[in-house]
Amino acid sequence: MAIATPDERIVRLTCTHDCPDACAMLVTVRGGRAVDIAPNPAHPVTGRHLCVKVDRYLERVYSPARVLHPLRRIGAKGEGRFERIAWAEAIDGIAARWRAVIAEHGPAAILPYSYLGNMGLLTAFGTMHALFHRLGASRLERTICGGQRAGLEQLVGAPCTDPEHMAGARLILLWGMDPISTSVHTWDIVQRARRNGARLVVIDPYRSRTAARADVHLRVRPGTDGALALGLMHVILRDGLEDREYVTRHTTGIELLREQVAPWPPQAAAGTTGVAADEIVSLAREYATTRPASIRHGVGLQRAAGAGMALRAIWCLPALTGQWRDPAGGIANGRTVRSVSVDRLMRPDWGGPAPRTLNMIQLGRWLTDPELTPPVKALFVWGSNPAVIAADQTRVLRGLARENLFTVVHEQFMTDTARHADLVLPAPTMLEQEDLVGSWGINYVGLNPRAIEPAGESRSTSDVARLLAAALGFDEPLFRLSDAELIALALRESAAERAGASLDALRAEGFRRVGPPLGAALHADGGFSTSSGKFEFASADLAKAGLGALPVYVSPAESPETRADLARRYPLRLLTLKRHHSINSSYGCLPVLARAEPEPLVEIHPADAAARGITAGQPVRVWNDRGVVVHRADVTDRVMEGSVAVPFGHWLQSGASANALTSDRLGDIGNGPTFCDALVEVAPAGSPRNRWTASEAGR
Ligand SMILES: Nc1nc2c(c(=O)[nH]1)N[C@H]1C(S)=C(S)[C@@H](COP(=O)(O)OP(=O)(O)OC[C@H]3O[C@@H](n4cnc5c(=O)[nH]c(N)nc54)[C@H](O)[C@@H]3O)O[C@H]1N2
Ligand SMILES: Nc1nc2c(c(=O)[nH]1)N[C@H]1C(S)=C(S)[C@@H](COP(=O)(O)OP(=O)(O)OC[C@H]3O[C@@H](n4cnc5c(=O)[nH]c(N)nc54)[C@H](O)[C@@H]3O)O[C@H]1N2
Ligand code: SF4
Ligand SMILES: [Mo]
Repeated sequence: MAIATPDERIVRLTCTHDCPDACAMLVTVRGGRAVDIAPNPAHPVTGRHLCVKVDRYLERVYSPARVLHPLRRIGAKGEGRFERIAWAEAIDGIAARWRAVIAEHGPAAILPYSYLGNMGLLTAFGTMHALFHRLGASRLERTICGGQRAGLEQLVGAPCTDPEHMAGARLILLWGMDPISTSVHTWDIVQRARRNGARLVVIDPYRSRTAARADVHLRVRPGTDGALALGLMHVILRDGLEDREYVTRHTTGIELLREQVAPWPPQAAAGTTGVAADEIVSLAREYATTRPASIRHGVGLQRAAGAGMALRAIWCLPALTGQWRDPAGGIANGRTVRSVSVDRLMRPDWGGPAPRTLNMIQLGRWLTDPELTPPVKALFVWGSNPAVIAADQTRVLRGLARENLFTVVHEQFMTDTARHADLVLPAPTMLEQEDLVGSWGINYVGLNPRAIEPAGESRSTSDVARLLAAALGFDEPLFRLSDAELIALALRESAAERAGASLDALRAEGFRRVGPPLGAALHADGGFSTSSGKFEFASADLAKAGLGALPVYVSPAESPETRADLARRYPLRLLTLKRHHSINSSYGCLPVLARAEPEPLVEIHPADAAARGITAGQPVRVWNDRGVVVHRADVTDRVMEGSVAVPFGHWLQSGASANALTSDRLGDIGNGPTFCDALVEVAPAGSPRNRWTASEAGR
């Protein structure tokens, strides 16, 4: 912390948003008030800029919309009428209600619900989890983001190279990722490579900001990436472009793989994916013959029923072509969130065997299923906005509206979820709380001191955990540790500390790199974390898990090819896309999003619009058996013919949103979501032919 003037300080922070970039920032605090937020140019990935959201983060900190005091509901659920109460009353009220729920239904009737609104250790991976484990509450399966990847990683390990290495690649494949919007510092790295002559291929059904700037944009039908990867391998093997030496020395199962890709000649892959056969052939040749070639796949790729197997097929590509020989080749990804000992804070071992585990994607189901025993009677939400972000919004809202559900929401803002709460507890922003911050995209950790005092009466997640533990009579010493002690506990002898991220180093420098040394080609000589240590095209571990040894194409659950019956009523494929000016729903009430996108718009292809008599700007309804969304139409060929894009991240004040249309079906591996695997129909709003009714929806 450098002292600038007597009443001015510059505080080093790391951004806690759920973004792979984990930027290092310099916050200027004058007279106790944050007056400027800027990038920390000492950070090699952050460099000279933050992003369109966090440039305006002080609007968030000082927003008049902040929740500043504990609030108790006085209106109907969702109506948004609350009265101010004291913290002590709120905490005693929660403890009393939970005791009553436990007495009647047992602790499994309590469900914690959290995600990564703040990725800091103490907020996302802290003692609040220990509290629920100690209680014996139901556990939440948190696979809503990259669940497929995490599931696959558990089975076969996740080979990856540092994303900073991508700067040295000659060819980059961004596969289902839109970094100009979602990870702008990854885009910086891509740009560095391109200045040195690299070519960029983007594989995406939608002409995203990133796809629009690519050398080649391959428009794959949503959820068919697995077929594309199998088609690429078919061409590589057919044309003898594999790296025979690498394959022989560092992989197993090549002959089985050869058989597996035999049914995927370019014509077949083209038929399934919608990508032209000649484009498949040229990408296969370019990928196999350009060294080094880097693949970075996004979370956008993991939105369909077969996404786990699609990843599995994609992960075979660099092993087949020996791209791992070079540090810049292979698959780029970084991750440090678990480089500290989070389990010492979360204590998954407490409370005996997990009573039951409920998946967060399916919250609507768990809140409304009359058969669920015990029912969910108490919900505690922090760092998440399930009314907007969970699948099957119609059911989520029906569940949150239940009068016999006791809901507590710890939040910065009166989100759609908070409006449904019985009690709302005020939460600080990242400037107002001490924390240790990892990343899921790059290999750095940062230490955040408290830059300014918490707004109003807001209290951090670990503080709330301490208060609740005391009210419930839990006397474990863990609940008496201060934030600084908790951070020290998680760091002690952890991988991060061994890599140089000691408390002293973090205090002095703000952040530390904790990954393997830059410049190392980690898999040049194999060294994969599989049972054999080789890359296994055929994996016994996957076969044992019932998934089959080899990569296989798993089609979308809802597509005209797989569900002809459904497609007769709902012929269009749905994409639900993140906003450039928000992070998930976190900017739903802030001017950053409202200025850029005053209202959500449905994007529909000109041919599909014409066929339905839809003109630009006209209100349209988008619907399927699960729900209906009414927004105005943006007629554009950014979407492929046959698909529509509904924006994800706006709040309900604009009406039901993207997740009213999504299914809570889980994907093939790792129980990930299927947010872009749904069929819908679109019509001018109010057109009698297509008026959606509850009975039509079977509800
Ligand atoms: N501005 C902004 N930044 C964010 C976020 C945000 O909401 N807004 N959210 C943060 C979070 S939580 C995450 S997980 C990351 C995600 O960031 P990314 O990894 O970039 O993922 P998405 O933005 O979800 O999707 C990227 C692209 O995938 C495409 N896509 C959808 N379905 C398919 C498919 O089946 N196949 C292929 N090949 N492509 C497909 C979409 O059209 C989209 O253009 O971004 C983080 N950063
Ligand atoms: N249809 C569709 N659905 C999706 C996606 C999609 O692409 N399409 N993306 C999915 C993905 S990848 C993700 S990661 C999830 C994201 O789901 P969430 O993690 O729920 O994301 P947000 O909507 O950003 O909500 C986070 C909330 O945390 C609050 N918050 C921030 N900091 C703090 C803090 O320190 N303490 C507390 N108590 N609260 C805090 C914010 O104000 C915000 O309201 O959504 C998923 N849902
Ligand atoms: S949201 Fe992402 S890009 Fe923006 S400042 Fe935070 S980490 Fe950096
Ligand atoms: Mo995410």
